[in-house]
Amino acid sequence: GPRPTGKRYCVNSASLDFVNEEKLEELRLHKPTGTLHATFAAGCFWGVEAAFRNVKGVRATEVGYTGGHLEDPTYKEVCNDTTGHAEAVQVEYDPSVVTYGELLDVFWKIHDPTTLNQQGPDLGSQYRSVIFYNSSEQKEEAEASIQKQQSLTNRKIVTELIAIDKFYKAEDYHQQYLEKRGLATCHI
Ligand code: MHO
Repeated sequence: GPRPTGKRYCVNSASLDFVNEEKLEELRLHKPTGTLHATFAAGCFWGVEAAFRNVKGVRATEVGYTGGHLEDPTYKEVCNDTTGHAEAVQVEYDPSVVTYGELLDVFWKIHDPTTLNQQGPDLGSQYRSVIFYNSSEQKEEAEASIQKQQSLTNRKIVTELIAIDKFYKAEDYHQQYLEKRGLATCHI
């Protein structure tokens, strides 16, 4: 078998697709077509990221800070509650597999949108509930979704709806934090 494992596999040629060298290079240079982004803040980004990574059609995720004013903030600075940033997750998804509406369903399911600047034990504006829209379509759909959620509860939904601005990727150790530790979630 080929290096480095030396293992041999039996492959059904009917499952293979021939791609010539030129085309292969093209595929390497381009991201898959039809990739969209969705951005959510719903408390500690460790658990929010873990939840979205479990969704079929989600191609990649990144945790970071957005919605504030300080350029390129550190986690420590965000924890001072003075940068205005929220802990957020940027979700890269394939809209032919998962819809924005389905991602919104996940968003509502994993947090309490009625607690202002708080999720469970985590306090501060970095833990606020926000839908950062990436397009006017997302804005419209999120607006309707917020209204629907409000119709289901007597408590006030405090989720903000804001246009996505600069998203600052968080420190490496925060990326896939729970996954790296064999934990599934820190959300209830
Ligand atoms: N409750 C967690 C929150 C971490 S998070 C990345 C802690 O205090 O460590 O905000």
